[in-house]
Amino acid sequence: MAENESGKGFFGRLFGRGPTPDAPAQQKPQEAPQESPQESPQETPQETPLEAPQEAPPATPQEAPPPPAPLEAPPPAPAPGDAPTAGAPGSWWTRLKSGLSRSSSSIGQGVASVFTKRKLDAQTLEELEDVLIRADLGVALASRICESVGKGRYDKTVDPDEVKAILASEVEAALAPVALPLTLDATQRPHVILVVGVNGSGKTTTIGKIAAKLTREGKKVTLAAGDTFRAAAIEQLQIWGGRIGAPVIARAQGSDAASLAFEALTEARAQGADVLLMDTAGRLQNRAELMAELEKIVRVMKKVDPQAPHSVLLVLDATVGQNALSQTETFGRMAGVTGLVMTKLDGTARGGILVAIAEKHKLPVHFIGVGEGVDDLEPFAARDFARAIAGLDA
Ligand SMILES: Nc1nc2c(ncn2[C@@H]2O[C@H](COP(=O)(O)OP(=O)(O)OP(=O)(O)O)[C@@H](O)[C@H]2O)c(=O)[nH]1
Ligand SMILES: [Mg+2]
Repeated sequence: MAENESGKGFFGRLFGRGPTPDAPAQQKPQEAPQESPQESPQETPQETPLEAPQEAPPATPQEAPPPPAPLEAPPPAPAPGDAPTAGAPGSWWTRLKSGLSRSSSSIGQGVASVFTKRKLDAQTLEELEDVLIRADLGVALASRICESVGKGRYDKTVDPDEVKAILASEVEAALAPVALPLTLDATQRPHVILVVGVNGSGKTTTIGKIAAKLTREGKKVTLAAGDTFRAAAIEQLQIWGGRIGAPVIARAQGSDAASLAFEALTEARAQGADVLLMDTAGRLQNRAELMAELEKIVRVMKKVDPQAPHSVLLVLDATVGQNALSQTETFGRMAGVTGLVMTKLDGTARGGILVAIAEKHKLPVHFIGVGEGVDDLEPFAARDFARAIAGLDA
């Protein structure tokens, strides 16, 4: 990955099977709890009561969530090593294409079945629109694509590849404005990245993958095990830390998450870390008390550094489909989400949901994940995604 010249920038893109709207965690790893934590963190982090999580959540905090931090730099040109070399086995492009193959083959088959041995008319366009909506691309984009396909082609036969090319170019246009790298502010030490999302969306794994990238770039990375509710969650992060060689700040299971956030930031700062990646327990966006806890974590960090967290990443599981829209809305409002990571694009035929989210929420998409491996997460690039989902070559 390239870093930009100011030393601030870094990566830019990435993305499987997920939870249903009602049970966002079926595909959770062994340890994953399906339920969110009940306790709420304490109010006064300076005293850092560590052991006992509190019973009742405080009243909904008054402070507004931090505004999304604007990203500073345009996407850096990918380093040669990072550029997806089309077709090379093991390259990101190959993994992306194969990761999005469920989506692209579903769209490809749909398009072929609409246009094979038929001329374009209102009926075929309507069927095409259905195919695109079923891929979760969103109604607005589906109708834009149909409009483009319809132009000058009435009563003519249409090559499905032409339709795919139009689809790719419309998807790329929709995604280009949100395909922004996650930039690090080098003046912030550490630059704090808070990672949030529903149960099982891929938060901890994504932290490990991002930390591995940063470490490879020479950054000094510290991890904070903010999911204090499950021993297995703490362990999971410790395993990642051990693998990467990054220190993990953890407290006993059941410790107060906001207190941990406070301490972790203080400690990471003392250690001179460049980046602090903070994990959080999964929580459903409709659980008000858990969302309030997230606000509290943010508030408490600000006591150490008023600008922290500098980035708040919402990790979305592509397989949840439309529910990802509501997750983005609620987490965005309550936790000041500054950017998105979409995981598990390899596990769904409806990867178009990313486009629908981009169109609706206009939040930067930093990474997508297409597998469980450490290299299955990459900075998000609109063109690559668009061509892969359309089933075209790089
Ligand atoms: N196929 C696929 N699996 C993924 C991807 N990202 C994460 N996973 C898997 O999804 C499961 C859940 O990942 P975690 O990182 O534990 O999710 P989490 O959000 O931390 O879960 P909680 O802490 O319980 O809320 C694990 O089995 C991961 O390996 C991806 O891009 N593709
Ligand atoms: Mg986790």
